[in-house]
Amino acid sequence: MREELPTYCRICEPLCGMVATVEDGKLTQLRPDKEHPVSKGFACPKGIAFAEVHNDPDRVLHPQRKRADGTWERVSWDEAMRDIKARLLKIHGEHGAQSIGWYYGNPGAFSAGHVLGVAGFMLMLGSRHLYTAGSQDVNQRFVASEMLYGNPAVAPIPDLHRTDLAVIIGANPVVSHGSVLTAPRIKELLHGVVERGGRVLVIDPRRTETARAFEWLPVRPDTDAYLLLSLLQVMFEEGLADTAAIAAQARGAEQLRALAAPYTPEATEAQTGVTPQEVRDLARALATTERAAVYGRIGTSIGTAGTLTTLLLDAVNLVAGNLDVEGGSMFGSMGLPLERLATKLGLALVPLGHDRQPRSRIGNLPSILASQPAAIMAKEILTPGKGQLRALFVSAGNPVISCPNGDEIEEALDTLDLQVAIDFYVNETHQHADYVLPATTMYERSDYPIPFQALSLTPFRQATPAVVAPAGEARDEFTIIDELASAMWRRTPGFFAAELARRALKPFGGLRPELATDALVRLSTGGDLFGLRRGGLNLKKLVHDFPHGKVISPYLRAGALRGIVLHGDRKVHLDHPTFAAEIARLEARSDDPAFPLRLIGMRELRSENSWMHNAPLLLRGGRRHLARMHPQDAAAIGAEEGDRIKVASKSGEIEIAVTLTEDLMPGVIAIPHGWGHKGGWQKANTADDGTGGVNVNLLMSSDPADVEPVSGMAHLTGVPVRAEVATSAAPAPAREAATLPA
Ligand SMILES: Nc1nc2c(c(=O)[nH]1)N[C@H]1C(S)=C(S)[C@@H](COP(=O)(O)OP(=O)(O)OC[C@H]3O[C@@H](n4cnc5c(=O)[nH]c(N)nc54)[C@H](O)[C@@H]3O)O[C@H]1N2
Ligand SMILES: Nc1nc2c(c(=O)[nH]1)N[C@H]1C(S)=C(S)[C@@H](COP(=O)(O)OP(=O)(O)OC[C@H]3O[C@@H](n4cnc5c(=O)[nH]c(N)nc54)[C@H](O)[C@@H]3O)O[C@H]1N2
Ligand code: SF4
Ligand SMILES: [Mo]
Repeated sequence: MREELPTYCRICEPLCGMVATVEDGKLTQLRPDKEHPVSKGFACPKGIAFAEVHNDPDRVLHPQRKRADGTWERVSWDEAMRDIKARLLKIHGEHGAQSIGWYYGNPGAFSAGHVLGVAGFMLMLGSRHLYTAGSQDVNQRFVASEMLYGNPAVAPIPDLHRTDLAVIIGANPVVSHGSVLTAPRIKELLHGVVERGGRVLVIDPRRTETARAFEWLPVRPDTDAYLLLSLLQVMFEEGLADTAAIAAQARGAEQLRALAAPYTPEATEAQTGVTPQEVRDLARALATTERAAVYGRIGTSIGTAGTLTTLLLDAVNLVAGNLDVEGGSMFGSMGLPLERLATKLGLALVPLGHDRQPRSRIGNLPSILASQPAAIMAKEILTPGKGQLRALFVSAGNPVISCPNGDEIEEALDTLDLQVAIDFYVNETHQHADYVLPATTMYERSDYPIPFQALSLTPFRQATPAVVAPAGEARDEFTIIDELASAMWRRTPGFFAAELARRALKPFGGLRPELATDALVRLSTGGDLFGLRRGGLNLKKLVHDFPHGKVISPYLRAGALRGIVLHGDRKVHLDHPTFAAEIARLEARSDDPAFPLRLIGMRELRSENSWMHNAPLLLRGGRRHLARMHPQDAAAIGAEEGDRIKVASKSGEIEIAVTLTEDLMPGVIAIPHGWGHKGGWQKANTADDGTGGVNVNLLMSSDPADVEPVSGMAHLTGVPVRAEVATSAAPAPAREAATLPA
């Protein structure tokens, strides 16, 4: 039997519509869904290649237990869970909740059951040791939003449908397909801006695929805060600031003006490499273009001052009169009844505020949305004392590759009393685990993308059933976590309450994530309000009547700001003390002449962080893991195309082949993350000439002093390094001959 089932892709944020071909119960093919009302037949190579991931011979289909000799053996679910639960209870009994931790990675956010399961488990456990990919990605955004709006859960997104000037800082949407922004077909949306007579300007140290398609303004890595301060300085100085918008929306513009005053474009040029004329032109364009939006992403998040940079991004939008207006930087919303009150109440009950959470044992760093900086996770494991981490669950994550100092993480993992992985691959982190529990892939579970509802440029709903039954003995994450939680029922009031709910709900299908997702669909805009709104949506109806998804509204609504700001005065706080404190810290930075280059990352179209390098379709053409250098910098160290270079930071050293390109600012070297494979992967481990590539995060620091202190973000871009030739690519005799004395 052959079926064609509409669903959606959950690898990255556009959530493109997909049609899965299922033959005799097997997923055999994925193709873009032409009937999807937003993605309209678009999918990228990763989305299509996911069929290979799903059917990968290296996929883990049965629980695996590590033998004493380091090899894996298949065990039954019963056997695995019995032992894991017993050890979990023992560790909890002997060392308490603070000895148990969880790292959950990026794909976790794309599974409703996974998000709810981990959040619930850790909340009920009461351990502070929750780690996520967020401290390598986006936690500074939550903190900045909490400071500006009193609400960590909101983020402005650029209204690409209607803007006439899109300024993209530190993002490469043509490759990444957009982030903290759900906008399928984003490349077309950007071309649409130009077709309307508008502009797209990309501010980035590299002439990226997006910059090539539009305009490029190079900026030195990790200096965006200076550039943004100068934009503010010019707007205030030249009377371009939108005083009406400021009066209506903000508090503290005068303080901000005073802070920005010294940062004239002339004063910041030495830092940023952007000329005063370019800064002034941009400030004027932002203030005078009716519909303009500044959007910043990962390049503005993982430097040394991510929170400040993010605060300034929103401040620039606001001061230019571009916040919360059509064609500007806008806010999505779930449209829940009493959303403001409910969020306030929620934040009071579960105090997620960065200053209301316990700080980390190591480094005294803040927790963001209840998660600690992953950069210090290894030290939390390795450092004895009260609250030492002894048992770790890792689900949908690969910290050995994605976090700073993977060597230290590997060393730490080997000292744990218990490490359990929930994944469908044995990745580099899971190689150290006691158990790997087989997870379903996205197409084997029902889903509803909770975190992206308010980040969608086109407010949109889609829920999917599982399109195929789990392969082997795979289980969805919620089921696994729920069983662990159930075993803990006597240990905390939270686990006890959950057990009561579990038992009460048993006749109705038990405790399932659908209870929450159905409620969300019903209560959000377009929902049936549990019967109060006739013809509205519920989860079942969404799945059955709108298998390709349903557009709620073609555009975002302007004027949402008052509904989402939780500060008592309903104003955006431009006078938050972090502005001044972080500007002072910026000024205290100094350069080490031993490391003259700046290392940045880059994403590639056919990679997804560390986990899609085992798919043959994505590795076609003998893909290699390469560093990029400007020919001028290469010449300075005598490096030529294809040479292996040694790149060293104060924290580590790697070797990688280099390719030369003028698409980089001189002084900058770019290396993609997500490589350095030595997992249970036949293809990934042997990609890049048999090496599996190299882990660039071995160059990143896990010293708490190098973690951004306001948000706990790891420092992953603009990292000072030096480079030298390790092995020349040129055939040795030829090179010798060329250098022989005449
Ligand atoms: N193909 C593909 N798509 C992906 C992913 C993937 O691995 N592959 N990953 C997904 C994930 S997890 C995320 S979070 C998103 C990220 O989405 P994006 O933020 O769009 O990701 P990047 O392509 O890394 O773009 C970051 C850009 O910042 C630039 N940059 C680095 N440092 C600086 C700086 O200091 N200042 C400025 N102005 N720019 C800087 C880099 O040169 C790069 O072009 O992508 C998602 N989509
Ligand atoms: N130098 C540098 N480092 C970076 C970044 C950078 O730009 N530069 N980017 C950072 C960013 S933005 C991110 S998001 C992180 C990502 O970091 P992580 O989230 O820690 O790692 P991933 O590489 O995404 O690994 C995801 C794992 O989840 C598994 N997986 C996939 N789907 C599922 C599923 O449905 N269920 C389960 N249980 N498992 C699944 C995969 O097999 C893989 O093993 O990397 C960060 N690291
Ligand atoms: S851009 Fe590609 S990987 Fe991302 S959701 Fe769409 S098809 Fe999936
Ligand atoms: Mo990410």
